[in-house]
Amino acid sequence: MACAGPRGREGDQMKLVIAVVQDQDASLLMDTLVDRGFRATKLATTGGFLRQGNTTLLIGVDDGQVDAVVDAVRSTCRSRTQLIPSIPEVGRPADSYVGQPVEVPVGGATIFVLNIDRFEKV
Ligand code: 2BA
Repeated sequence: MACAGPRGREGDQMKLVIAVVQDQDASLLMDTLVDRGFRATKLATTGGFLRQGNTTLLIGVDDGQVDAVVDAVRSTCRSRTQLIPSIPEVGRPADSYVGQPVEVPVGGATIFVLNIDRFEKV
């Protein structure tokens, strides 16, 4: 059975692609999306783990365009490592602790694809 919902060109169901990317990649990704005819909204966000700034893009598209958006993200966002201070083990005195920084991999991007129940421009 066909699912009900907003439909764009060619009757496709609309999707919202949410992409959390690193700040360094955001500008090129926005340029690439706009060059390829997509509309996007850029939000300044903060990662819960590193507590550092990142960028979240909201991209509303027809279902059939999701793969093209994911391709644009894949081709512009790269993986990097971030050094963070390690945390002393539980029970170990904090003042005698000389922690080695730990490398954390970040990105390329974290992508969510959601169904859009309703889409209106007023
Ligand atoms: P952060 O939460 O600051 O996470 C940065 C990186 O730290 C993550 O990279 C991951 O490699 C690592 N990390 C996160 N939580 C961890 C944990 N509990 N233990 C060990 N390492 C951990 P990415 O996975 O590439 O995520 C980059 C950013 O994407 C995240 O920044 C967050 O803002 C967002 N994100 C990732 N997964 C998400 C999810 N399931 N829901 C919402 N946002 C998410």
